[in-house]
Amino acid sequence: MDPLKQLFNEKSQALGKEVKELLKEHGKQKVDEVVLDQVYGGMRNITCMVWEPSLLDSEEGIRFRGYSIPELQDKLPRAPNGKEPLPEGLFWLMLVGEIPSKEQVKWLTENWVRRANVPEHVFRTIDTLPVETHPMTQLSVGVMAMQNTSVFAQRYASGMNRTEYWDATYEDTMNLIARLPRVAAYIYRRVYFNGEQTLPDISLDWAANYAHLLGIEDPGFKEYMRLFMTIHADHEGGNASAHTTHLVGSTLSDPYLSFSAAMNALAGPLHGLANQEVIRWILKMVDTLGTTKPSREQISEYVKSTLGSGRVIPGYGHAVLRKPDPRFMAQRQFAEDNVPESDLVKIVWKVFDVVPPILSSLGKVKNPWPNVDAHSGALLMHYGLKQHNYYTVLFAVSRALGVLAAQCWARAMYLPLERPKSVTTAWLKEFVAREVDHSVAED
Ligand code: CMX
Repeated sequence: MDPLKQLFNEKSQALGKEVKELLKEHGKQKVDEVVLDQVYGGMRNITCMVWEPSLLDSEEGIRFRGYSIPELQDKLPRAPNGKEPLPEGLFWLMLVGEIPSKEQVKWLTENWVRRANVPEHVFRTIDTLPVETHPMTQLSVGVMAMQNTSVFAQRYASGMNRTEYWDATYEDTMNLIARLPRVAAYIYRRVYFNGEQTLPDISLDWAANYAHLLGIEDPGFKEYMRLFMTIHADHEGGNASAHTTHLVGSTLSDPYLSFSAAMNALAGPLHGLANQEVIRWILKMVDTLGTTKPSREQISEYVKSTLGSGRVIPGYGHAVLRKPDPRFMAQRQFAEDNVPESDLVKIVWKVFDVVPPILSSLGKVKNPWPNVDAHSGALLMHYGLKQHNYYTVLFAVSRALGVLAAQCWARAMYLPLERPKSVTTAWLKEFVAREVDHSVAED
């Protein structure tokens, strides 16, 4: 058994025992209450699922196994001469809860290199799609095309014992993460470079090799990809892509089916597609205002016109966060250190000054601050990745790290089929009427 799998087995067996005890002693302990607003309001803030890799605090932002993004930047192994964490290290941390050593991360990079071969039929399947098909759709199809290689599906079909589910899921997780940069880069080169592909460089780490496969060799871009792949990897379990992975996986669909479904959720404009929408919105603003150096007053007018036409300001707001997203702040810091002179980056910073007070003045927006998607486009443009339709694919490749680590845990913990209760409005009206009658009678 490989060292990471061995460690995961030990950790998950131990936690499994603890959870059994916890449930035996406190299984009926109330952890939350639900009000009518939440039933109609997208189930915000209802504590009702377990997700080991990360936890989101509305004020503080994301913590991966207890570590904030600045702490990860300090503690996780980096590439030689690099400043940003290697995403391999984050995956290790999310999976087993320990900061890995440099050697362990090196082992993981090499292991993924060995698993990275993508069956030829996957590329041919993608090739059947019209080239103008959105890259996220192509990615989802590409992941589905790999499903015939699922270790979980094959072993399940041969009668696998449930005690081995976690093992087969681990194998699929490692294979899928290893292959994703190749599939994702294939789509990029197919759509925007007439299908001229770049060969992998097996001497590079996972994120840098992805940058290389895209065809962008700037060392600054490789560093940004390491940061990008780290900060987009996970955001606890309730967001749409994570929750989709969990929901679909809870039927014992394998990681390929679950992750492909999650990509269809990430492709929505209120979720991962927002990074594409942000840069489009900024470029439209530059075009409309006729300047690459708009003033705060000009940006303010543009924001108001967007709102006035019944659209959201992309990259702003969040279902859970109530402060500027630390993933935005990490990218802002990266931009300050590396590309402070970019006009687009400067616009992103001015938008950050202008938008929050305007959104707050509407009186309904719960979080007026920027989220992760508000900054990435300006940095990607700087490094020459100018094909906006592709931006969400980068998010997708990163998101695999968190949601698939979580699926390994779901299998190890035997988390059951997810099946919440739904009711009709008629049912709720009767329920409310009964409750009101009851409280009047008590008074
Ligand atoms: N611009 C304009 N209006 C906004 C807004 C924004 N950026 N963010 C929220 N609002 C509005 C909502 O549309 C809602 O209006 P109605 O009551 O008229 O329907 C109201 O404010 C209350 O919404 P909320 O409770 O503050 O926010 P939600 O939890 O419902 O939605 C989110 C969260 C992210 C969908 C929303 O803020 C949004 O649409 N933002 C823009 C899209 C975006 O950046 N998405 C990316 C999120 C991060 C990610 O997943 O990648």
